[in-house]
Amino acid sequence: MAAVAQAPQSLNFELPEDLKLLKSTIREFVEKELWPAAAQVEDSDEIPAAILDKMSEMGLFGLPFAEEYGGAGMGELGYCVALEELGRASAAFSNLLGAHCSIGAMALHLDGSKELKDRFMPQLCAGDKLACFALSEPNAGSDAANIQTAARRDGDLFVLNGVKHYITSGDIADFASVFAVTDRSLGARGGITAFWVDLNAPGITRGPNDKKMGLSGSHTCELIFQDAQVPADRVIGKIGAGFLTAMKTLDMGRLSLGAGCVGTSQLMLEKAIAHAKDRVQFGKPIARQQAVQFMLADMATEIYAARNMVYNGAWKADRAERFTIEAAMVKRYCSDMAIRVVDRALQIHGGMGFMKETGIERVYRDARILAIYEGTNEIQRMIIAEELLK
Ligand code: COS
Repeated sequence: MAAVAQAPQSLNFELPEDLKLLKSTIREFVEKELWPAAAQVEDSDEIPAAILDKMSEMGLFGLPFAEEYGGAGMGELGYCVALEELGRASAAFSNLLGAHCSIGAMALHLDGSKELKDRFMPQLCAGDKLACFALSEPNAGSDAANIQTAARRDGDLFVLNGVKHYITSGDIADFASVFAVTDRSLGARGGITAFWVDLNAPGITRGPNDKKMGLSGSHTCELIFQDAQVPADRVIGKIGAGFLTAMKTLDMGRLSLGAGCVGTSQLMLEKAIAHAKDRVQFGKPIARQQAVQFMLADMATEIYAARNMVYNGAWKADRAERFTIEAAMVKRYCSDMAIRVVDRALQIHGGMGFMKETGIERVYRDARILAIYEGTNEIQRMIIAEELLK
């Protein structure tokens, strides 16, 4: 008889122990404090200060960042695991964290000088100061290279003029990574520069908070720059390299957005299963109806695919490989998936799903933006195709 072949080296899909611990800690925090606060956040349109303090205490604002700058050193995978769990809470929390970690402070962490990072990252990681990301403008959303905000050099300063809009956390952030044109003739390739801007400096005003379809507790507003002076040593990276910084940062943002989608969808699946087992119609639980079973099966299958995409993308990001195509695929797939999953969860709940008390209608409204922000899903398809055809 032939000898049994040695098992080939297998891939290890298990999370390391520290990330398992992180996951369970955040799950507990969400279940005990964040999910119960959802209705209050929705009604007051504010995150309670005590919860913000707890998030800081837990080190959430520094999760993905290097320990040398005061971060938790959890990398992109650890950050995605955390955001997956936070996706089970009101979207206000993951938006706040996302605006800060995924993109606002991330631009500085990715491309800022050591001096800038030494100076600002510790306070950002501690949650003492909040960051946001200011790229979008009224006439430059998908076409990000077309921004009009201008930065004119004046000795040791840059003078910024222009308007950024739909800036998440723009009302409360202390700092922003701001993208502005320094040489219009060069466009995206050399003409845009990233700045680390103190939003409390003279010449900067914040518009009123936008009235939105959902995402109560997470605010967006305009940031208006009128001869705002930014010291030249606050340039993030090289002058003219800002568009690249923006795109690399958005790769991170798109990946971690997918992680939140997975968590939200998982919660919706669990709620749908519980309801389907409990709700009796035609003399048996609706979970025994094939129409409901097929919805549950599709939800679970898509979540499984999405989670694996996110983890794989994060693994690649942590290896410092370019993951633009993965980030775009994750963002496109996971956001559409979450919208489908919450829609089915609501359908399974029937009329009850439409009522405020289940919290599902809130998740349904909050989910719609997922296919739009951080680059629309049409832009993600363009990026994927562009990468494929290179
Ligand atoms: N990593 C590294 N380099 C990148 C990159 C990335 N993720 N994305 C683009 N680049 C480079 C390109 O390779 C190109 O350089 P080369 O010509 O030297 O190769 C340069 O940056 C310009 O890129 P591109 O030609 O793709 O620019 P476009 O003007 O066509 O715009 C899109 C690209 C549409 C992808 C960009 O404008 C975009 O992401 N738009 C959506 C913006 C968005 O997500 N907004 C959300 C709000 S902010 S939260």
